[in-house]
Amino acid sequence: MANEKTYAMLKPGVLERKIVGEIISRFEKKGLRIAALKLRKIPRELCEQHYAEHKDKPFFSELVNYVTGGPVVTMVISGEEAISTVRKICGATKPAEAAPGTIRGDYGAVVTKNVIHASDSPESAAREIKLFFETEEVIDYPTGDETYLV
Ligand code: IDP
Ligand code: MG
Repeated sequence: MANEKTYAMLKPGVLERKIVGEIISRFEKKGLRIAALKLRKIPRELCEQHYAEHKDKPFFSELVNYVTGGPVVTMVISGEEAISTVRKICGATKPAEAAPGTIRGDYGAVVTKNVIHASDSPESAAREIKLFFETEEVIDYPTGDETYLV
């Protein structure tokens, strides 16, 4: 077991549909903790850097257009095995393949608009947290987890 931090981002449709609270509460209920949280419109260049691994894919410009087309919620989520746990809570990339009970399985319909991004590895998490947050914006604080989770 390892305490980890991961980066997650609610895509613009979540703001339009007013389901920010519903989505974030899934992480809180699991025992994970919000370590940083911001609502913002991200510049195109930052979005392209974030998704750099996909720059040669046919869907790249559609994805960047979508994610920069409205506000997003950027977050750092921390907790035990946070990187893999958050990915599991999000579900498979394609909403049609995402299991019911996962965020993408419950709220997604189309792959570009698949509700949420989450880091896929420790290396991605470190890179993405650094891209979106200053060190002092990521906050450690006690939650009393040990009284009911550990
Ligand atoms: P992930 O978000 O589950 O890590 P990635 O393969 O890293 O999935 O792709 C990044 C994002 O690009 C996805 O969340 C999705 O919105 C979009 N995407 C991935 N594959 C496709 C595709 O085949 N067509 C259109 N969009 C895609
Ligand atoms: Mg990915």
